[in-house]
Amino acid sequence: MDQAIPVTRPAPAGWTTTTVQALMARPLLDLLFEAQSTHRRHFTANEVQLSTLLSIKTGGCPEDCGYCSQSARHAGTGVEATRLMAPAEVLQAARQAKADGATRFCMGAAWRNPKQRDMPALTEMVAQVRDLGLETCMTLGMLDADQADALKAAGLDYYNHNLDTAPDFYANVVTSRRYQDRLATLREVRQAGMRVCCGGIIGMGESRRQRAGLIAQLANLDPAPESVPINQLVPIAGTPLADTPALDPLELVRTVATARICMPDSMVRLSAGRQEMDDATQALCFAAGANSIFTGARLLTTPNPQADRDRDLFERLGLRPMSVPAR
Ligand code: SAM
Ligand code: DTB
Ligand code: SF4
Repeated sequence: MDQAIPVTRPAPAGWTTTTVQALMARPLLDLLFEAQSTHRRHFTANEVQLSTLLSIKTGGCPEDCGYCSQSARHAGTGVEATRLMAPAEVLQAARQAKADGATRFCMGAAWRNPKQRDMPALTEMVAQVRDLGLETCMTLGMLDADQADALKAAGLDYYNHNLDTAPDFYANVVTSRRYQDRLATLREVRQAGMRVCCGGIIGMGESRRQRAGLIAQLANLDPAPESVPINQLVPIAGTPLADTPALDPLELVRTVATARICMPDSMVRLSAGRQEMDDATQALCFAAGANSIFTGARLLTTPNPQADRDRDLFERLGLRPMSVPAR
């Protein structure tokens, strides 16, 4: 009986890796029960927010992120570098995403950071997509204060910038940019008044303690990110992480549940990796409090479940798409 009683939690800013790890290690059904109870106190049950991704500038990236198909340092991933798309083309893709039921449109670029010469096109894209009535999100790498202000002024609702993993595993994955650099960009995004989308990747060979370390970092951001993408590594041939052994799906479920409990007001997005996941694993992730997904046949460079598979899954689970929040 006592196991069904929620654990006493420290104040939002007080998570440590050890307290998060203890939560993550609870019997799975206790963890799921608490995560779903937390979810129902903060969100409408059975509703899932739909976001669609578009790669507005693909490949040729100078960074060395070990998981990424788009790094110029990993020869042989088969990804060809493109130029930044024209705003009109982006708008067309956003219209399609809206027609397919997405309420948020996320535009991603394979950059270390945007160049000044790109800013006029980027701000035009934001303004036009927003005019369609979609929420706007961009992920462009590191931002300085002026760039963050310009994107906010154009109407950007969210900026995605991930911490990716725990500080003590980070150097195994990325060396061209420091953890501190990521935190600095997140501060600029907040300072400019935008909402923060920040999460990470699991299944890169990190330990459970390191997954807990990532959640502690995210939950201790003050305030916590409004949106928390949990990506499962999509192993890509030609990258240093291509042969990483697959993660136990129940570790993904534990990570999602822990994120939900530690960040009760945040949207927790079951992000990359759904194509490789079976339906029962996805169902457990929703039970664990995931309430956002990417829809559309592609993520940035890798496949995502087709619309009919997601429609079928939603029907079988009794899930409904969330409507766009009022501005
Ligand atoms: N270049 C920008 C940056 O890294 O800040 C934005 C685009 S980047 C592709 C966005 C995020 O996608 C990364 O931070 C990482 O968390 C996720 N990602 C990239 N490749 C992935 C993969 N193979 N599997 C899972 N997640 C991945
Ligand atoms: C995030 O956390 N996941 C998305 C989004 N932010 C930009 C990207 C997933 C990329 C998966 C690998 C690919 O398609 O290249
Ligand atoms: Fe570049 Fe982003 Fe890929 Fe890293 S994750 S290599 S910064 S596109």
